[in-house]
Amino acid sequence: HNEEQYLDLARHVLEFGDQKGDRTGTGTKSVFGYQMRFNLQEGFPILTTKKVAFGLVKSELLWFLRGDTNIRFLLEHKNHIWDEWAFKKWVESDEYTGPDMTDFGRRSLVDAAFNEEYKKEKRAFCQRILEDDDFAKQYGNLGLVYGSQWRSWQTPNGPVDQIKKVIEQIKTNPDSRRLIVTAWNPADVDNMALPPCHTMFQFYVNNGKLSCQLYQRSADIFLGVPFNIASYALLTHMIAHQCGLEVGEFVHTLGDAHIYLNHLDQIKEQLSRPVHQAPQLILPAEAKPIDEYQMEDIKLEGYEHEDAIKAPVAV
Ligand code: DHF
Ligand code: TMP
Repeated sequence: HNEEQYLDLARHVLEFGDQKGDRTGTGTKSVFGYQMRFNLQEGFPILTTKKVAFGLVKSELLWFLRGDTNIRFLLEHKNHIWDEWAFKKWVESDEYTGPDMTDFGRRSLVDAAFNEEYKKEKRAFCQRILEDDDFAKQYGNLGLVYGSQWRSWQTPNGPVDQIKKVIEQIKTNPDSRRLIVTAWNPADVDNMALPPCHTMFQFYVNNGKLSCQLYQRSADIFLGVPFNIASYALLTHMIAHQCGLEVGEFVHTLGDAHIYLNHLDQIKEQLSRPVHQAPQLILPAEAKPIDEYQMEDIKLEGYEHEDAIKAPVAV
């Protein structure tokens, strides 16, 4: 079963991971280098041992594919997974005059009064992004993140649309060993809210099937990875559909694969749960241009799952 790939990863890191400090000060159990393989013919690999919010996975991927880097689109789809990183830029700016939000990620976990103030500030921030065009332009933009690197990598000779190019290459030159999209731009990493975690991916065509391998430099096993698996599985289906191919495998290669110390109870709870049958992904019969898919075009059929499990995200 595909899901065992993920559950094995979690068990492996619990058992063999070294305790390791990290940028956020949370602390992790970590291993370096790990690979999972998901056969996309065996159903869609969204986890069933906890509810994964597929609507958020969809709107995030559509956002990348539009080449968008502004969280306004996400907020319009009630998707708040990137709020903290935009909010951080706002509260660290000269224009911000509200209550002190220094180190809000950690303080909101340990100080209930602060947490209320933080939630209020963040709600007001999101509202302003939705309502105020100029504010959104400046503070909703996360900078040169995935959407811009995928669709308009800047060069002295103009932008490169890596997604359009790779689709063309898959169609016209499927045996190519250069079917690569990279989000890791060394010239930009120092100016980014969060340097890309899913750094580069490669496609592979064999026997009429499209496979995809992702190199993820840093992997938050409890919160990020379930999203990343679903997102790249969906991307592989969408690109295969564009190219008239079936889906093959999603190969997920991890660099620093870690479980945050404040996710240990949650992951153990998840490991104790039953696995359900994988759902099926339904795309429109007729493929659309890759940046024109709408939320309603993408459906999961038969997604049976255990309950969601809450956990704090390390900022
Ligand atoms: N930072 C860290 N430390 N871990 C991440 O996984 C991460 N992911 C980012 C940006 N920065 C990150 C972008 N993706 C959630 C999932 C994915 C994601 C960011 C956040 C998340 O919090 N998921 C929760 C709740 C989702 C909701 O309902 O709003 C979950 O239970 O899946
Ligand atoms: P880092 O930049 O210090 O590696 O922190 C990034 C954290 O976010 C790290 O825990 C990995 C996690 N992450 C994912 O697991 N998947 C994602 O898609 C993103 C954006 C982040």
